[in-house]
Amino acid sequence: MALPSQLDVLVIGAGFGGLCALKHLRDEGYTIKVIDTASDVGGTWYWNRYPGAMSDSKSIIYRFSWDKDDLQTYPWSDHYVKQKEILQYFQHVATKHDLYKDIQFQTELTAAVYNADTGRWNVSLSTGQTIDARYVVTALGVLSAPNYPKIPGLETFKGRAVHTSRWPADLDLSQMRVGVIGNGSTGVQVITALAGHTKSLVSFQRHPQYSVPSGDGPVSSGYRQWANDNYDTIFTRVKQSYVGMELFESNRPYDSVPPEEAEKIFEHLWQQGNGFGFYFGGFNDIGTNRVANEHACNFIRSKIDSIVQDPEKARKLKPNELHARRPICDNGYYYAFNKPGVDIVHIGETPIVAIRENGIETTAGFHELDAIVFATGFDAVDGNYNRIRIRGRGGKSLKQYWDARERGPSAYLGASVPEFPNLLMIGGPLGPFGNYPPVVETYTELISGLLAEAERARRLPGARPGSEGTIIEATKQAEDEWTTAAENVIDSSLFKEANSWLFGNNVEGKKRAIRFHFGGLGHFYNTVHRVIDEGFSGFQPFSQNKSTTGTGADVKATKTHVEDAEVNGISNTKVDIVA
Ligand code: NA7
Repeated sequence: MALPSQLDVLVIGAGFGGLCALKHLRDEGYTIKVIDTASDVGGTWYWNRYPGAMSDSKSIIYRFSWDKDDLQTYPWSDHYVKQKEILQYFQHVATKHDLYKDIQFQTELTAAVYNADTGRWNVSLSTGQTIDARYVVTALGVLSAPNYPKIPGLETFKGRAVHTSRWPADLDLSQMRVGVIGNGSTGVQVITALAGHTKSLVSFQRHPQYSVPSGDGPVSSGYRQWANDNYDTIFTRVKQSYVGMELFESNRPYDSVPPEEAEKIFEHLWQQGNGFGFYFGGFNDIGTNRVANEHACNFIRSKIDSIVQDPEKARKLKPNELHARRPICDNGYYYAFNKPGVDIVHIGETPIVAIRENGIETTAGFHELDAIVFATGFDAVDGNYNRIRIRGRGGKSLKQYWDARERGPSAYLGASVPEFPNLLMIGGPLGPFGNYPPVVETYTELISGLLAEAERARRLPGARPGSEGTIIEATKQAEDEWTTAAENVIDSSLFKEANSWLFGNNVEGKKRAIRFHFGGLGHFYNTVHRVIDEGFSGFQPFSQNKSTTGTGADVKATKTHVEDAEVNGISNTKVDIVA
């Protein structure tokens, strides 16, 4: 597919966000194309092919809500979807909705420069092509730039060294001595899947994790029928919930029940499964009440003691800190350490000195290895943006803009940055934290509404290209207020006491600042709809004389209005977005 040199919309990324934007904006009549560095759709799920890769959002809601037919008929067998199935789902959606014809793969955005005279973006691609697009929508995903730790001697290792997000199809670890560095959500999954299937396995763990069982298993036909009968209610509930995962979220404060009752509640949640279910399903204040948090920690510590047979391994696996990181779940993580040949090194106690050509040396000794798996996470959120040169007003890069900002990277609603007009982010810094499909659907509604409004304003009599009132740009005040709101949420939370990718400080040299607005998906959804209803409050005002404002659902009405206006001789601007 040759990309046209002029577009209404260029979307970067063919994961959940990119496909959702493509489907809806194309239906609304825009000329739109998507590029992706991968060779197929899937985003995160294209890249993360490591053994055990699975979503911990339930299968029932890890999909688009707008294809009602798919909701009824698309097959899913377990409570959680595995990487291969998710990729197949993406391919199915792209084929069914004829999206492939508008996606160019193996193509990277190398630079995007805003032209204030035209209000458009000049985009350069790795293929050598250049594109002039009015709007650039970045659907980069929050976790796509791999983080390789800076460990001395890393480059000297002569065995296989792989990052979990770049898993080679031909990799057979069955006869190898394997070391895994990292035990976040990914590390826990890969360790659980590999244990017992390699010659030996050593987990090099810097901080132990609180993990609970996933509760995965086949779904019954009755459950499927219930989901099919209730999908509208389910998605309405999901979009009004905190994490968007169709898990019960409790309103009960921890102090409202005696400790023995709380213990029974934790046991019930443990049996039921899911890290978020455990964190939010029993009480509403595990993340804010230190006593409640400590009880949850003790509960999981006692589970580790009861599962792990070797007391020294159990000791290493038990965290001492608060449970204040992304909740995770597993399909037998702690049990994995009872398998022969599976060991753990607590590099928080005995740090890695260096990687040598045949293994890893810690202060406690040397581990000979044939392969090292880096489950060391991502340069998350802004890390994806910092890799590409995006220059807004006055040639300032996004990185320069964010670096100069005391309070860290930001975007109003996680979508729009002052000085970067007509650049719309899906899941930019300070976006919501939650199940991604409903998150991206909400972003798509926002973007669709903003584009409709900008197109209307741009066609008003006397409007000049790129002039105020015709472009989409968050105000600095809105950006600051949104940042303050995000900071306030985290200030009242225990999460601020832990270091993790949620704050950016999993990567050496990165500024510690909150990367998400933890107000919850319901808050985000309602805020976006309020912003739309208010005529896009927080954005530079659009020129008026409008007959209509609203979401993309109204764009066709807007176009009709413009066409009517033309017929009446009010404007002679050609409506170039009508397909
Ligand atoms: P995470 O959650 O960032 O976990 C990365 C892991 O790698 C974590 O255990 C880190 O230890 C460890 N790490 C990172 N750098 C080092 C160095 N230099 N030395 C030793 N260990 C290191 O990434 P994941 O991929 O697991 O999960 C990211 C998200 O993807 C997840 O939350 C899901 O939403 C999907 P640390 O704990 O920092 O001491």
